[in-house]
Amino acid sequence: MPDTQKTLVLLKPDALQRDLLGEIVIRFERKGLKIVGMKLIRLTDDLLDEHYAHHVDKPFFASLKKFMMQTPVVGIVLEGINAIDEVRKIVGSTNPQEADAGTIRADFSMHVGSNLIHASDTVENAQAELKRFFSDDEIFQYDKITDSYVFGD
Ligand code: IDP
Ligand code: MG
Repeated sequence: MPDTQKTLVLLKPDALQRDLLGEIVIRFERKGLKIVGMKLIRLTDDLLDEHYAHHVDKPFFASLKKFMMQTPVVGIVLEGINAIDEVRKIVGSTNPQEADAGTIRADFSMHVGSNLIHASDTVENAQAELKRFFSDDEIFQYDKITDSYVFGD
């Protein structure tokens, strides 16, 4: 298997409320990304302060945090070739109005405040976010019979 990356995805409360969890997960499965971690997470104020630290001074910060605590979120760890960029490509631009058709955010959402999904955007952030939301024993390594078809020999 060639070098792979792991990346962190969160399915936000709007995805859960709108029954879009399956629609979203199937897109990653069909790409060939391997689900190596998955669980419900109840986000806290402290976790969100850390996770969205880059938005702390924005006017929408408080409402963003409130939104993210409305229900549990689904945390997913995906593994694949160039997974961080590939997942961002499938997710689409932050503002669904600017996202390309065919991406999750363009196809299923309309407003930047409820854009369904979070995905790590850099190697550094992926490392920090995996650690923030998953312990080592919640991230799995396993073979699939399709590995050579998906990842090459
Ligand atoms: P990303 O989720 O595509 O990585 P970031 O810039 O990291 O985008 O923003 C994190 C989240 O903050 C977005 O997904 C969105 O939910 C929220 N957000 C960003 N900009 C706005 C805004 O202008 N209004 C409301 N919410 C916003
Ligand atoms: Mg971001």
